[in-house]
Amino acid sequence: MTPPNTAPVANNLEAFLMPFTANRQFKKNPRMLAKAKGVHYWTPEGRKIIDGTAGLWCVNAGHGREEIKAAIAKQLDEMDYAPSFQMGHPKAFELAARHAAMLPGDLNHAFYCNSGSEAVDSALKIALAYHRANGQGTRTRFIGRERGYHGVGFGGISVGGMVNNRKWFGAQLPGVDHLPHTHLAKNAFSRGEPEHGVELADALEGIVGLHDASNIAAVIVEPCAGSTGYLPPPKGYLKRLREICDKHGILLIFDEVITGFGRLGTGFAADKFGVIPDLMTVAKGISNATVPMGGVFVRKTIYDGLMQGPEGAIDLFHGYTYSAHPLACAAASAVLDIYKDENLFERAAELSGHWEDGVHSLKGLPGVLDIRNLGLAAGIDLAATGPVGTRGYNAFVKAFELGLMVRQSGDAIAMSPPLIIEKVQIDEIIDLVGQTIKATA
Ligand code: PXG
Repeated sequence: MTPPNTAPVANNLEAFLMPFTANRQFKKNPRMLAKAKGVHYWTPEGRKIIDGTAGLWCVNAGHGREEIKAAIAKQLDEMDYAPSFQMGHPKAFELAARHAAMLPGDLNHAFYCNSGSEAVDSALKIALAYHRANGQGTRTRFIGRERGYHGVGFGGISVGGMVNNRKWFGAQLPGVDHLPHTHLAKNAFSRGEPEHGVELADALEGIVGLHDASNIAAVIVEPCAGSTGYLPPPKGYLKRLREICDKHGILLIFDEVITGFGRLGTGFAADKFGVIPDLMTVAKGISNATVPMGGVFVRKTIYDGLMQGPEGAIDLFHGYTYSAHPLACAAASAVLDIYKDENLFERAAELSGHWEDGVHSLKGLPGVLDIRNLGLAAGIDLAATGPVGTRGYNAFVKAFELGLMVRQSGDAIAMSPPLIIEKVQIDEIIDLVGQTIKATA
């Protein structure tokens, strides 16, 4: 029998079911990327695009980093793959110790997976397993937040709060409630953390009153909501959530898939806000997006709490074939060196003032309803020009035509450039966003 012909065919876009994409629209008029270096992408035709979004909020140290490439190549040479179930490889342990050393407070143990979605589902499961191991097996309910994004696993969409990501997929996790979102009109054009909204955290008391704390496992929030158009937390909000969780023995999970690894000018949002969660989910910047990787960082109390059975018993019945994949560990370790050697978190903090002034200079352009920023990221709400999402999509396409990559969420656009960005490149991004807004009003 002759083998089927699977040779590559140029320009046949049909077979790939693209994620979160209008497939037919895209395939008629594709936006392709062929090359990336530093803070730029290039299209196959050679058009240069400035990366205003660090890929998808993930290429924090910029594209094409030779040090990461070398570390991955070396690892591939030495050992391509090793299982992590009942055996291990040195780089996994080394990486966990390095992460533990850079994390705030007693967040000092790491579980690894391959994406933010897996990190979220893993964190929810670790919370359940922890409670059960500690004689509190009735604590099974989760509390998320409206407008939250926690990836696309069934756990993640259940606690998430973005309607399109939920409504198509029928029954989700039972026993989930949502806190109200924190996007208040009276906070429009806030610089950094908005003034109003700390009291929105008190809704947690209401949910506890309804179900009783003895039935609630954990609260999960993004410290700064990303995908919904970038919503920094109101002043004091995360501290208030922490206090209420402490009062009721509820675990607090920060989903730091976007905020982790420097986006806010600190290692983690937990550092920025001085609030230590019990569990933290990460991905994206952990490996600078070179090899897929995610993780759950947990406090010592959570780790110790899982070690309750006999010494020979498995502590956590959860894991992935690729948990702590050697290539991901090698990449993540090289990324940590870059973050440290180039002081990229401090650099993000230093640049954030220039960034803030830049994005807020767009106030007053046609249809700009709100501008928000924190660290090296920002969200801009644009007035609708048609059905919801039309203006946002038009802005995204226009920006790409002008040579800039932005993200779109409904009629909002979000930006989060690589942390290696230069001031003049920030100015260029702001100029291009301004042109985009005017052209799509
Ligand atoms: N949690 C948060 C807070 C995220 O932002 C995930 C979990 C899921 O990660 P994975 O690796 O499974 O995709 C994310 C992902 C956007 C955008 O345009 C944001 C994400 C992914 C794709 C697009 O805002 N965030």
